[in-house]
Amino acid sequence: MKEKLQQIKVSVEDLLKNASDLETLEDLRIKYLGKKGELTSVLKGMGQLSAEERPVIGALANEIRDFLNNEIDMKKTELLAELQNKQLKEEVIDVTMPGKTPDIGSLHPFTKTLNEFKEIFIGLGFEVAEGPEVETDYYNFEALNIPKNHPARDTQDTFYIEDNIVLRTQTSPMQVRVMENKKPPIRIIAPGIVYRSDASDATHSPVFHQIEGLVVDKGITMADLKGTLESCMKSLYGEDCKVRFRPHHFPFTEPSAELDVACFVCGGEGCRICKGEGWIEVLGCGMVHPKVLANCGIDPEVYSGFAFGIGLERMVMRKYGIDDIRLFYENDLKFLKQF
Ligand code: 2NM
Repeated sequence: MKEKLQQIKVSVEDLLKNASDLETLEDLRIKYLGKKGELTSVLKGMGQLSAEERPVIGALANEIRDFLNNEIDMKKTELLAELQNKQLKEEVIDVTMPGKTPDIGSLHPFTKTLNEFKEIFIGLGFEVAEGPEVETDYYNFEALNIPKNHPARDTQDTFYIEDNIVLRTQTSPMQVRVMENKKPPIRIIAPGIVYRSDASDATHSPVFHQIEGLVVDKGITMADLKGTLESCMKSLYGEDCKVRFRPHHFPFTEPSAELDVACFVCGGEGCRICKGEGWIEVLGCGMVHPKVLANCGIDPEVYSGFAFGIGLERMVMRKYGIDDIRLFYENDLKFLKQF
């Protein structure tokens, strides 16, 4: 039995040298030290030994068991360390490798042009006012001198939510809200989405963006309107941009005008872009109607003001030479990535 024990010790030592992975090592442990292992069965057979032999063999068997357990544990630690080193080597990060550039979004052309516009007017001392897109009939029409029977109220042009609730057809209701709540001097621009019940085609969309401006103070005249808007056009289209004001009609301004800029393609000669006119219509404007001021609690005998409205879509189309407004609403990345 003593020989058998020595033999087990030698075999295990031998096998340990060649155990190159954790699985082999575990198999080895089970084979010799497991419940049905070779060493365990030797220990189980101790009952047959004589009373003198038993303590001697028992001590030896325990010594060998402890020794082998210890050896196997050491080998296990060694193999684990090797495995970890291997993993560390495999997972090493090469910081000199070129990185992957993430896709970066960009500003929509509306946002860019609106930012440019805001910058110009903030530079002139204006503030930006934003407000609701769902308005009452009063703010969208009545306060702006558009009574119930006015042609501008044609149901064709307006999305009604209820009898007296509409999707705003312009951003002027916001101007009314400011005039009601703030004493002059007032200098604001009101950018935002507006809605008209129009069929969409290359130049019309039922949802579009407008920027309106409003100045109210003592002694504001048509000269202020012309100077401000001409200076704005020069900032947008270059210092030698020519403008002209043409008489027009709006219910909320008197007098009213439209502003044209000399065609930036032909310079006024007449071409395909300006349809032979030499001029391109850019915005509507006028002196705020005394009735509108009075509706908002501002005394028209003391104060006067001017206002204007410009379509953002048309502005962006002119700037980038885009000929179909519908392209803006398709969200096609091939279109958007050009800006
Ligand atoms: C335009 C043209 C002319 C306008 C008028 C007002 C207000 F609220 F003061 F009456 N806001 N915006 C106005 C004037 C808008 O859009 C083409």
